[in-house]
Amino acid sequence: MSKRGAFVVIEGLDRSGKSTQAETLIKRLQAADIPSKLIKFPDRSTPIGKLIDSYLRSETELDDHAIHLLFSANRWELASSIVKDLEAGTVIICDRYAFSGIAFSASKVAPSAQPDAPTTTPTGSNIAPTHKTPPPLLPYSWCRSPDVSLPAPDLTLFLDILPEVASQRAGFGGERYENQEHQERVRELFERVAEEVEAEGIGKWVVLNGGLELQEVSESIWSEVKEVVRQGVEGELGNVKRLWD
Ligand code: T5A
Ligand code: NA
Repeated sequence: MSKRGAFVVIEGLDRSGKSTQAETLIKRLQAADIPSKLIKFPDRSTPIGKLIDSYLRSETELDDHAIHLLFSANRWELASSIVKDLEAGTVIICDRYAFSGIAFSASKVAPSAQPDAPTTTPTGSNIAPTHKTPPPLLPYSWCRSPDVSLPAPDLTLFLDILPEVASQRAGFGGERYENQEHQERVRELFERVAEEVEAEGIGKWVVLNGGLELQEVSESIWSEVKEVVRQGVEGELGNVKRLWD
């Protein structure tokens, strides 16, 4: 079996510590002389990434379908270079990937669909809040489809954190989607994504407690990454797989 680099994705809610951990991890790989590269999505530096950045800062409005496709296109821009690097033996650390794409888009609901708002009957009497999840704006399967055939990660590390803990961290609330209600729906959607990843055998999905001290999180990440890097070096990973194929 041919040797190659491992493809590692770090996922989680906003402010769960992904970028902090990705930076620590890449330094550790480089200190160990393991060829490695850090990438992140959205990659805000490309022309498509600039449109995404402007949308996230609420400087522009875009149709929900259109922005979803742009997030996916932003990944496709790098897809062939990811495969090339992996085949050349480079470990790829990727800060968010297609799983964020599905979880964040499929959790969108119409702004008027407030789950807990009391509704009023035509006669004027109030109906008690139903606590029912409002219907999604974009169907789950539709959200998944543009990412079909992207290179599949060998390992996904999901930094799990409660939305109320994440919302206390620096910088929360500055961008679109950074509100607790949306993050709670995103967390549920990630659970569905994780089940599908496991059912379809798309690499390994590991849930780590992102609420722990920085160093504790780094150590649990390192023990998972060390093993998948070894598998790549020893030719145990096989060819790069494709998402949802
Ligand atoms: N999105 C993304 C989509 O809708 N579709 C897609 O396809 C994709 C790819 C921007 C938004 O885009 C959405 C999801 C997002 O809403 P982004 O650019 O990745 O995505 O967002 P960023 O703002 O860069 O990052 P996050 O908000 O997700 O934060 P991180 O990277 O998870 O957290 P980090 O490392 O910056 O840490 C946040 C703060 O917490 C502290 C850090 O020091 C920092 O202050 N911290 C900790 N504090 C205590 N204990 C720990 N263990 C800590 N770890 C970090
Ligand atoms: Na980040």
